Amino acid sequence: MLHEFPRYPLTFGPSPLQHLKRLTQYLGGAQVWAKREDVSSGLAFGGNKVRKLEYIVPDILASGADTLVSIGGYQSNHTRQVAAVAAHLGLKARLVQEKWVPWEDPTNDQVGNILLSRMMGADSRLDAAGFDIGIRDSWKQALAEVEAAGGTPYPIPAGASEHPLGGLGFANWAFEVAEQEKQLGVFFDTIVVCTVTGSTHAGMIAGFAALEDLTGVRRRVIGIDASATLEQTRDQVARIARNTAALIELGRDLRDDEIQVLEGWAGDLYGVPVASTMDAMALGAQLEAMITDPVYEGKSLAGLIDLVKTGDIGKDSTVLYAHLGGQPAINAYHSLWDPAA
Ligand code: 1AC
Repeated sequence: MLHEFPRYPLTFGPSPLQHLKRLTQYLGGAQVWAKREDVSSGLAFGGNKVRKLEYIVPDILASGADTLVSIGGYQSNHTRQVAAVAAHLGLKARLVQEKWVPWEDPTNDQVGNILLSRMMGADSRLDAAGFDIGIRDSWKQALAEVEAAGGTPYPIPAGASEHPLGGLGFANWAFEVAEQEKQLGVFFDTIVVCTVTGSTHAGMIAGFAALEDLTGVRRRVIGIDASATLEQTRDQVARIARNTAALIELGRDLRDDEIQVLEGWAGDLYGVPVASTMDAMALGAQLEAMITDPVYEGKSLAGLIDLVKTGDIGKDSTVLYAHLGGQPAINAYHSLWDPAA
């Protein structure tokens, strides 16, 4: 069923798999691999949203819209990828950038993701509202403004998560992983992914459930919460996973054990790193030259490392870490590595 949904190519193809041998050695097992969404596309440094947008673009083109309207924080990876896809398609982008993170670096609204969006011609406007993964009035207002100005807006909610097709990209990721496993002769019994607005993780849950029903083989898909609003993220992941499962005609309800969002690495606030984030980012960079960011991947990598260290993920496991491509934000966090600080 999944293959029947139209998909507009925006990626180079399957995202590469990388065996993180020095991190594996440091941990003493499990075997840790990464699937690199951060190098999967030529569109403005890529990232996980490009894969989701592959399933949304056919609907955008069919709608006759001329402006993509989306929302995120100042350093949103998602809005940067929407801006990239708009530029690629010759459309306009209107972006609402809310102050989701109380990060007072003076460059926070100027460098990294927001700089790239502006370079690509997006109309990116700041809004003082704080973090919330739900549907926002500021976004509805932007849609109305585009329409009032004579444009034809196409709505893409935060992270593309609440879009009806938002889970398909990562449902297909599961089947892509299975193909790569055959080619490489490995099997990933555990997947670790960062989760905030939910559709990356939810899509994986639906995709791996479909794969399990085909093959009879179970694996663990672990979402590491980076929202610091755990219940909202848990509810959103469960809802989107169930919607996506219905869309791809899974034909059964998802079990509770298939929907795991773990807490413990988000800290108190979305977007603000804690000690475990900093340690994980340093390990990724210094052992593997794998750059992660303080908002997403630093937190999910911290989760993976702790789960292996505590034995929750066994030494004999082969774990796949989903690198979702949050790195451009690090420019706004340069002070974390200021040698004089
Ligand atoms: C929160 C959706 C999210 C972003 O980049 O804006 N990942």
